[in-house]
Amino acid sequence: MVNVEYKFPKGFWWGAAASAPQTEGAAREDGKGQNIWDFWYEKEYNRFFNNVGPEVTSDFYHRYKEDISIMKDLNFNSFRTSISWSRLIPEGVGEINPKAVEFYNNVINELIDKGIEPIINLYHFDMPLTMQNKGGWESKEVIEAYASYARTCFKLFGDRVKWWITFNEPIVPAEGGYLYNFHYPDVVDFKKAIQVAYNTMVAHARAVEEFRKLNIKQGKIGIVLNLSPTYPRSNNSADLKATKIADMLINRSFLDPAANGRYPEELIELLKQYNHLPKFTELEIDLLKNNVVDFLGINYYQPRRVKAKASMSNPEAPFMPDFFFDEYIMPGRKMNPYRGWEIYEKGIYDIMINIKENYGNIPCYVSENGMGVEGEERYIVNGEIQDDYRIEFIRDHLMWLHKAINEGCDVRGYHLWTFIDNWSWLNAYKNRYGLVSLDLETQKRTLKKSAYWFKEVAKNNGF
Ligand code: BGP
Repeated sequence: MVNVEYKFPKGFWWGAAASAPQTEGAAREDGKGQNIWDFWYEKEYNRFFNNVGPEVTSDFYHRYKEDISIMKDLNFNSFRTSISWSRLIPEGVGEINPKAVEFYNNVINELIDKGIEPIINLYHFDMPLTMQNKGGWESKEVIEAYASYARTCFKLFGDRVKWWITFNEPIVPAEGGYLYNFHYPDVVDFKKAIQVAYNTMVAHARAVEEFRKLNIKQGKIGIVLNLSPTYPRSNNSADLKATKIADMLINRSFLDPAANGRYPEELIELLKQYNHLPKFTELEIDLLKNNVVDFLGINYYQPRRVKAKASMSNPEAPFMPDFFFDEYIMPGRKMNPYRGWEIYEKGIYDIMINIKENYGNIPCYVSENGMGVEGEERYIVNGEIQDDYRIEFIRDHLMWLHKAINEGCDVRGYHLWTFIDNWSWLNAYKNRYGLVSLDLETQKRTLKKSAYWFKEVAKNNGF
């Protein structure tokens, strides 16, 4: 008998998350339309680490069987990936690509066949180019195109997929594409960022509405949010105020409408005061109210630490969220230096307690958590990457998660980012996150030490 000190609830999900654009490759094959990443890479390949683009990746498009069989070996009971909108409907609206239907059917069937619950996400940062050319999330027409794409997916795959996700981290394309230059269309415009963020939530609610109209038996629909618990530098009232605003702008702006069906009043007031309220209609407000999620996926990587602004912002510079707060660099914080993110394991517990206390203890699971490390080949011993740091990272987060569950939080699973080293947007293959390492040249898969550890944890439902 293995001694399990941290036992997780029965049926707990063990597995990993991934996304179509980061794993499929085959970007130009079998009729796939271009998405913004294919296009941006074509236009400015130099923006991508070592000039590696989304074309090849770990080739899940051709190697899904091999990968799913490794997942099975690792005792995964669940796996999240996404459907590529531009693969399924190359023009964004209209004709469906039969090759894509075949591919996603194969993946879903293979997962189910291996006893792995598929959790299918509809949007992981990958706007079809045709839709971006119509304005992307700035455009109401694109919202409707997305709703129709979502409906198509529910109809095609809803007989087997029970768990659906509308969006992965909807704040990221708004921030990356409209504030901080790490997603296409690479503009800096706060007003647009706010409109895009809001429109994405409307699109989300439209997908939930479409899903419920179809009345799919046993199906559940949720959203994946990246939540960063926000901590003040001190109890000074200016630090507390700055923290509250940061939390509202960055976490509650998505969490509140998704789980509670409405935006925080104070956020609306704040945006009004600065003349940055997005355009909205009463119909949309009702739509949000009537379409809250069944469950939440929570991605947790890092906390946010905040202090009151030390100096006024340049009034002529573009308006940014940090008009209201400064980042606080806490002395002695633990860092993942490769990604530049703080590691704070207790954050996962604080998030869950917040969900329990302020969001009706809505069912949730950890949909991403993980550690990207550069140059992992230096840890190879006898052909295997000795990633003890990853084991420690996962274990320490799981200990806090366990405590949250013990205190009554309704947490249903833990998914690592990610199964196999994958293509990370502008960072390409710089930081490696996988349980399985990938040799990009040969496509050879090799288990890391953490994979063997994770396999045991999944088997014993704890450690
Ligand atoms: C999340 C995304 C993933 C993944 C991960 C790691 O924000 O959902 O797509 O990439 O972060 O981050 P990165 O790839 O930027 O290192």
